[in-house]
Parts: sequence; C-alpha cells; structure tokens
Amino acid sequence: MKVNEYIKVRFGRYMDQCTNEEIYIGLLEFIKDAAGKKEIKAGKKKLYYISAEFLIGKLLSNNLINLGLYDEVKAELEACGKSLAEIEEIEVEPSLGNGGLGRLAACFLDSIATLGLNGDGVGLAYHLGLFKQVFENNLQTEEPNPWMSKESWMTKTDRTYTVDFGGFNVKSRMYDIDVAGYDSVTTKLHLFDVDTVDETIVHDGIEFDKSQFTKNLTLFLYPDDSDDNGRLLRVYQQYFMVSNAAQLILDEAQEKGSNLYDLADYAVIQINDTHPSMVIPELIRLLQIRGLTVDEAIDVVSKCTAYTNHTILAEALEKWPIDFMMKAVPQLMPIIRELHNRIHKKYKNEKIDIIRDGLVHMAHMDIHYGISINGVAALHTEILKDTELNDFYKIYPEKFNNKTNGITFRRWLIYSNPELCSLIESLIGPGFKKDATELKKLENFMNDDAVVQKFLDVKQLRKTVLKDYLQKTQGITIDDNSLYDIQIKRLHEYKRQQMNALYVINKYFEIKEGKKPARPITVIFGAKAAPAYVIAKDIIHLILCLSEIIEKDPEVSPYLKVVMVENYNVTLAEKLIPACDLHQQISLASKEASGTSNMKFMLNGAIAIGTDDGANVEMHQFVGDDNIFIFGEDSDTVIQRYADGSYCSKDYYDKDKKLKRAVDFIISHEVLEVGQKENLERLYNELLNKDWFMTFPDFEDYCACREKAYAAFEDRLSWGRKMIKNIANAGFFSSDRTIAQYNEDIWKL
Ligand code: 26Q
Repeated sequence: MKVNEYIKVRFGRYMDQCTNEEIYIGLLEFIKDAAGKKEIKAGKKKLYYISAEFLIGKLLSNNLINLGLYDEVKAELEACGKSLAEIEEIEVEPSLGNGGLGRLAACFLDSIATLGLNGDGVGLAYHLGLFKQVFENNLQTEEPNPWMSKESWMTKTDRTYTVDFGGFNVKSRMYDIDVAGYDSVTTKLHLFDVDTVDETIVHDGIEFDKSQFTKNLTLFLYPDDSDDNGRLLRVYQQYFMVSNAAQLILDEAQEKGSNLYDLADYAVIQINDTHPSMVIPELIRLLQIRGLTVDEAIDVVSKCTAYTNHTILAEALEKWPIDFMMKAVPQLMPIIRELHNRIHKKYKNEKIDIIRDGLVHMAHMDIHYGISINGVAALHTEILKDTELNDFYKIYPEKFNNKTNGITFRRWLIYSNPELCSLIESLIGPGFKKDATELKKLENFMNDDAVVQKFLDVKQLRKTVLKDYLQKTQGITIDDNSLYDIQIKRLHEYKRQQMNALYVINKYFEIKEGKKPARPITVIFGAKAAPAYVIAKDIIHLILCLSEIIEKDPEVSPYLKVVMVENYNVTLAEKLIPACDLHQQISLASKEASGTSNMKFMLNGAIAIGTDDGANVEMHQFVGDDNIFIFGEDSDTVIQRYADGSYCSKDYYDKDKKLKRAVDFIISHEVLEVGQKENLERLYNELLNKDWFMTFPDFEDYCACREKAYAAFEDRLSWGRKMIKNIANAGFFSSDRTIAQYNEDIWKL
C-alpha cells in the first residue's frame, strides 16, 4: 500500500478519508518523488529541443505508465474505493501549445527519455496558456486558460538569469518538469518565467495591455498579433525564450568542462520552426562576451544548430521588421547584419538574403548558419527542396533531410486505448510496446473472423465511452450506433473544414429529398481558430449553425448529427481518437506538412479519408489503396494551378449544381435565422470569389469518396480487416523511430 502510506504521512489520514483533490496532490508528489529517483540522463553532449510550444497534456497517468506504476496504483486506489479516472479529472491540462508542432514536441520528449538520450526541452511557462474556447451564440469566444496551481508538475529551480531588452531588463527563473521515459531514464522540460508577470491585467476575455512587457511577457502563448504591439510582444517572448536557453546551454557546457571553442561537442540545438531562431545570434553575442572573436563565435555556433520546418505556407515563414528588432533586441541587430553581409557578399542572390526589404527572414538565418534543415514528411521535404527552399537546396544539398513525424504510443495507445492495447497484446505479446514495428504481426490475423470481430467490439466499446464522456462533460448526446466521422485539428482554411461543412450541407439536402444513409452519421469537429483569423472563426460559426439547424429538423436529425466539441485539447483527443470510425485528413494536397492526428487515428483502427498530402502519402503506401480512402487533385496539379494562377472558383460554382446549392445555403434564410449575417456573407463571398485553398475542384470527388467509405463501413468484417491493416502498419509512425533518426543523422548523441 505504497500510495496510501505516502498519503497518510502527507495528510495525516488514509486515502478513504481524503477528498479526490487531496489524493491528486498526494499522487502528484508521490510521482514526482518516484521520477526524481530515476536515473537522470547525463553525458557530455546534450540536445536542447527549443520550442515555443509543448502541448504535453495531462501528466498523471502518463507518468504512472512510464514509471511502471500504473496498474499497481490503479489497483491500490480501487482497493480504497477510489477511481484513478476520477482523480485524473482534477488535473488541469496545461495549454502550452496550439496544435501539431506543440504536440510533436511533447511526443519527442517522451521518446528522447524512452530511448535514454541526453536531451532536454526548453520553452516558456505561459501562465494562461493558449486561450480557452467558449461558444456563445454559435460563435467562438476566448477566455484565459489558467493551469498553474500551487501543486503542479513544475518544480522551481535556483537557476535565474537576466535578459536584456531595449531599454529594460527582466530577471528570469527556470522551472522544471520531469519527463519520465517508458521504463527508462528521466530528462527535463525547462520552462522559463518572469516573477513580474501580472495576471490581473487581463480583462474582457483575453484582452490586456500589450505594451506592459514586464507584466505580460509570459501571460499567453501567441497573443493576438493583429496589431503592432501584439507582434512586438511575440518578438519579446521569443527573445526571452532563446536568451535563457543560450545562457543555460553555455553554462551547462562550461560546467562540464567546455572551453566554448568545442561547444559542438557539448550541445546540439534543435530549432522547432523559426520561433527560436534568434538563438543563433544570441549564442554568437554571448560567446563574444565570454571571450571569442566574432569569427570564432560564428564558426562555433554554425556547428551546433539544426532547423525543422513545419510549414509550406509562405505567409507562415516568420519575417520580423528591422524596427521591431531594433526596439526589442537592439543588441542582436549588429550580429544579424554581420550574418547577412557575409551571405549577401558570397552569393549575390537577394532571394536567399537574411535581411530583405527591411525584414529579417528567420528561416534564412537558420539555413545558412545551421547544420541541418529537415521537413516533417517525405512529400513535404521534397516540396521544400524542389520549390519553396530550392535556392537554398542548390547551395546546401547535404544539409537537407527528411524526418517523417511520429507519435508516442505510450500516450496514444497504452494510455488512451487500454482495451485495444490488451487485445493486441493477447495476439502478439507485449513486444510492440518497445518495438512498434512488431505490430506488423497483426496482419497474420486478418483472415480470422473471430479476431476481426474482437477489433470491432473494442471499437464499439470505445464509441460508448466517448458517448458517455461527451454527455457528461459537454452535455452533448450522440448515438453510439451511428458512424463516427471526425475532423480534429486547428482551424485553418488549408485544412479545409469548410469543405467538410459543404459535404454536410449536401447530405442535409439529400436526406430531405428522401435519400437516407444506411446508418446514422455523427460528424464531429474539434478546432480552435486563432483569435484574429476572421474567416476561420466564420467557418466555426457555420459549423455551429449547421449543428443547430440539423438538430432542430425532425426530417434530418435521425440520420445526421453535427457536433463541434468545445475547447478541443489533448484530453479530448484522447477520448475522440479511440472511438473514431472515419477520420478526415482533407488538406489541399501540398499544404499539410505532415499531420500527426492521422497517425494517432491509424494506430487506433480508424480509417482515413484524405488527400495524398503530408504523411497521408506514406500511410497510403503502407496500407495500399483498399485500406484508405484517397481523393482529390494531387500535389503536382495543385502546385501547377497556383503557378499559372488560372484557378477561378466561380467556374466550378456555375458548373456543379450540388456545389452551388451547398454554397448558397450558407446565406439562406435557414442559416441566417440562427447565425450572423456579417459572418456568413463574408464566408460565402470568400468561397465564391476566392476559395484560395481550392475546395471546389475537389468537392465532387470528395463527396463520392465519402459515400464509398460509408458504404464500405456496412460490410463490418471487411471494415474490421481494414482496421487491422492500419494498426499493423502504424509502427513506422512511432516517435521512437523518428527520434532515433534525428539522433543518427543530426544530433549524434
Ligand atoms: C507564425 C508567425 C508568427 C507567429 C506565429 C507563427 C506560427 C505559430 C504556430 C507558425 C506556425 C505555428 C504552428 C505550426 C504547426 O503546428 N504546424 C504543424 O506541425 C505539425 C508537426 O510537424 C505538422 O504535422 C503539421 O502538418 C503542421 O501544420
């Protein structure tokens, strides 16, 4: 009775006399103790994974699993009449991320620790995280999302630094979260904070005075950047993050005996997208202060950093105006100019300059002065090499490499789908938990109908779990005999939630015309829109309006239900993914760098409907045409369409009657009755006059493909075989494989 004794010492009472809150606190401390007793990975060379986001999710159960204590503690709680699931509800999910890039960083930390590598994460301790999404009148509104409490996974350390900005400085402090590897060592996530942050400056949702930098520096992740002060605050945040990271890196190297000239033997830095790119000039600056010449400093730093690109959208590549940089971090500008001048003189090609038209191109700095540039899926890396970054590729072909993303199977299978995990274990033994490629053995069971039925039974069970969960937590009622069709990801036009909504409208009309689906369909969305991304919020508005209209229509509601879950986050994903039948991966081909929810769904036996984009391409290759539903124009066609500028959405609208009917419905009196004219008209006009992400050309094929998927679902055993094929081939998408490749090709720890 380990935990019970621990709690007795802590609270003076045994568990049966404690509240769930007290047990949570007791468990948290118990786990922190246990993690603290694990070997902390040490070694000469260390990886620093710097990221503006770490979407770590709740840690209680995950830590128990990785420390090998889960079953024991769960049983002990049960013996005392307590439920681990209920205790877990007390934990507030830290909202330190936004989407794929942040969740990837969290999966990577898990795999780094599990593989026993010497590597830590470095980021920021945003007090209010990303906003909490609340729906009001069918619109997204934003509220602060406080998650820190006195008892938390963060441990205050003695490490403090001074960070200088133009005209003022702040004192920082480092907080640590232990990252327990699965049956392995622990490493750390270092989150920096300032003592002067003041949560009371927030009012009316997530409004605050953006000019009070000492008070707002670590309040929110990605504060609204629709005005200059918001954008400037981003620069302050990024510099705060990397200046702390750089000081930590140099101190730790020197503590281990580095003379700084040999820094590359002690440190390798992975720059997660361009948000931490200022670490390059900052390290150069600090090395000069510590005695190196500028030439030496540049030379040393050029051997230490590697950059991961997560996006193909040109507008998402960060470029900061020089006057912002002069205001926030004037000490970096001479160094950035020096880095720029060297390149400018050498290559005489404006397109690869670091400074151009008064803007500092962060990615260009990373590419010229780092050892590696990687994309996050095979297709993505090829597109970077062939088009977006082609001028760089021609100069540095050896620096470019692909690292297809992955996910941690501990959280996305062992924890979130224990029933499926046991079934797999009963068939192929436990080896897949450490070596994911062993899942391939499941293919041997595809012709055994009794086994196939077991996979279908587990899915049904998880569908009921989701039904109960949504009822309890969001007051949403769904039918667990319906087909669950799910799209969960940040809201972005290129991800094309709007195309999914147009399909729903088309289905609504078909049902009204008497064409009823073989079984009821539940279409589930989960997505947050950036607060200043107007059209994205309009798409959410449309989806919420459709949900209401269909719910109220007795002709349609028995066959179709549209649900948009509120405040989609990791905790919800853990419930949605195991329950899913069909998952939507419908980005415009060439635009989704990788996607990672696609891998989580695949591992949980859901079947994808998607375009040949991002990591879907590799999934498609693994499972073959019969076990995934692929539609739409391919990336070459799309890239060509953009190049010749010939796309005209109106042509499709005029030609395709069903499409026209669906688009017109957006501003019909039915929708206007439950929605806002301004938002709906804006969305309608955007689609009709622009449709920048080309939903219209793919619409017909998308509808036909979705019908095909729904029909295939009705042959239950055949669908079950598709599920097994997907699970059996998910092994490649383990982040353990991804991290092993990063280490072998880039980090060399
Ligand atoms: C850009 C400019 C200014 C401020 C912020 C930003 C910004 C913020 C967040 C740019 C990008 C992001 C996040 C990107 C992201 O999450 N990308 C996703 O990364 C995943 C992991 O590699 C991929 O699977 C997804 O395909 C990709 O969309």
